[in-house]
Amino acid sequence: SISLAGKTFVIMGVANKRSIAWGIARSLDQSGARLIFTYAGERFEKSVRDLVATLDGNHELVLPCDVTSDEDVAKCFETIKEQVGTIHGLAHCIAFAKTEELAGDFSDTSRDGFLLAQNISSYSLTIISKYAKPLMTEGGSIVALTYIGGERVMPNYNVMGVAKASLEMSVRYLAADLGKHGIRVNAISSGPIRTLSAKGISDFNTILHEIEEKSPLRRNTTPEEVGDTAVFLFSEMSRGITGETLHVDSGYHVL
Ligand code: 0WD
Repeated sequence: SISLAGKTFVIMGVANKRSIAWGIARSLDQSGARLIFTYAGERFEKSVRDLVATLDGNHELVLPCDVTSDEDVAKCFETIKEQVGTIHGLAHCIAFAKTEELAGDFSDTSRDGFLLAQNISSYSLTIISKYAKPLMTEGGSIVALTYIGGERVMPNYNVMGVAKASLEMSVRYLAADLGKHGIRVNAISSGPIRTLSAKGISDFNTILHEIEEKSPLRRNTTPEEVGDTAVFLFSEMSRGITGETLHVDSGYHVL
């Protein structure tokens, strides 16, 4: 396995133990990395702190960061700078859309709902990269989570599919921009995983079942698989890769 001992990573988007961000946290913890966690709002603080306490490493920094607030993002990275200094990578595992827009006709999407999904699920990567960049003094690796619904039309994914397309293009523009500073930016396109966010998507069970029946590997993706891929993208093993969307989806995307 890959060692990331002596390196520090920021993990954004742990809501509970089912979160994909938590799969990434566990893999990074096993690699010996030092971790910093950010959570969306007060209601997540205790659950995130309780989870972090179950990890092997001693990861003390758990900070609020609502990505819809420029001030919150600035404050969060200021605190990280003061307390830790240099970071080596960041996992963006954040998305949101209104439940009513993850079903029915895409043409019914409201302006508010469209902008909200873009704001939290896509623009957030850009502002986070802006504030993370000065802390990546030894180079860095930024990883965002996406879904195949950003490449092709998937049932009910609707407004979130458009947000993921925008997120994936942001990954490419950020990669082009930050490469000169030794910072790589990539996306992991995960197969569907049953999480809190996934609860909002209608017919999620049907989607899981289809992957089991039709994907090349004939099984669903696990948070551990995404976590291990994130460790690869955070390590020197992937030093030649940037601007990429790597599918960790049992091969479903080839169909
Ligand atoms: O099938 C899936 N679950 C897939 C998820 C397949 C492919 C990709 N993804 C993506 C999601 O779109 C997201 O980008 O993975 C990422 C993580 O999602 P998750 O692990 O499925 O979901 P969850 O455990 O709910 O974590 C998402 C978290 C939020 O939880 P809530 O329940 O509050 O939505 O995103 C965070 C929050 O922790 N979040 C925010 N963080 C900061 N500021 C904000 C915000 N304003 N809003 C949501």
